[in-house]
Amino acid sequence: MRYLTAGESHGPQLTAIIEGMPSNIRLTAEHIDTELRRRQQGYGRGRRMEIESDQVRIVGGVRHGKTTGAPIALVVENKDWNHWSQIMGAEPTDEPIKRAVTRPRPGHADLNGGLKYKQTDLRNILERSSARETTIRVACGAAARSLLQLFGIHIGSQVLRIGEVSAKRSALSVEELRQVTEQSPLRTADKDIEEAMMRHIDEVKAAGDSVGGLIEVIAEGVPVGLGSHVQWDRKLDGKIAQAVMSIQAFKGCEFGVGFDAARLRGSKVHDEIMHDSQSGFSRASNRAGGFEGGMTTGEPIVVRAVMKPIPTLYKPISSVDIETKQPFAAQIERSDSCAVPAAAVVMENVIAWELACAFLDKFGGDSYEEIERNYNNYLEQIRNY
Ligand code: EPS
Repeated sequence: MRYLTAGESHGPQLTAIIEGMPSNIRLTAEHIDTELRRRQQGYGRGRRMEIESDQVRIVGGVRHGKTTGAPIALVVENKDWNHWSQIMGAEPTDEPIKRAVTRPRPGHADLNGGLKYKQTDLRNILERSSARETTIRVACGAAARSLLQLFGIHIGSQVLRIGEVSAKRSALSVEELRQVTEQSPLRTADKDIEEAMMRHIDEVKAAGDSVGGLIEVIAEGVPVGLGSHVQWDRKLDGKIAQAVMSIQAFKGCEFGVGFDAARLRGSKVHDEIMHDSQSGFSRASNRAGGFEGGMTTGEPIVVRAVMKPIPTLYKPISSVDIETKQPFAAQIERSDSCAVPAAAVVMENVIAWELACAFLDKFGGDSYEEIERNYNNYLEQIRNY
């Protein structure tokens, strides 16, 4: 399965085509919209989220609530387009270009993109590098989730840190975790720390600054043996890391004990193997975060990732105008001061996509029924091993 997206932050719409989704999977706009709504929430978002109320239109590949096996086409309109149609229109124009950007923001794609694509208006870079694009990636991930849910695979997340304020990690099941985090404006399971996190975001914002954080995603119900050790580009933890690192502003990713493995002894890092005739093989712990040898172990997948502070700042930090070559201190642009809770939803959904792809690689078939047969056969093979 694969997908491509197109569309600019202030263009008319975001578009995606998903190719390879099997037939007879229940998929509705309502299901996708639930994920889109989750992504729009969270403390620290800016005024743009007051303009948008993201809703998907399914314009191909789904009939009466079920996939047909044809490519699925998705559209999410940008409401803000009404204010930008002259500036962002596709038609040639003789009018002077309004809101051209010649002042690259440190930490954004602006300067590198301008140099690489030979653009004198950096808007041509920032419009596409904007995290607005995560909207349509979440829509694709939501479609992948419809497939995963049929096989009992569920995904949740928790925010573990906002800047200087860290939360206690919850070990709840995905279902219980979701009940708690869906009520939290920070998407954290640690109620006691919410106030401090919000105060921190307010302080940082008042100082013209921005703040990042740490997010954990957990996937439960994943069978043993997705991904493979036999070839570098079939290792599923590697693919998930790539997907996570491709989210705007994400800077690092770890599984299970992760970076702590650098300091811990082997006996404190690896998971002991057990067996009983009723439930077969199992592990005494899940320090590996659900992966060994690039394959799933059958334990929950636990991935953590770091989001850097959003680089659009009110506080002056130095840059150089690409036209005048003169230094200037950061220009004022509308922005979010913290998008970590929203990014947790994006992370869940890009991981959902990778899991669905790996699931189809392993149990591939053209219809839900064919995949289900393959899956059940495999489960029997595992039981009889
Ligand atoms: C973003 C800047 C802001 C964010 C945007 C990402 O948009 P604007 O420039 O229109 O104020 O709100 O995020 C979204 C629109 C979204 O849907 O998440 C940026 O520069 O990356």
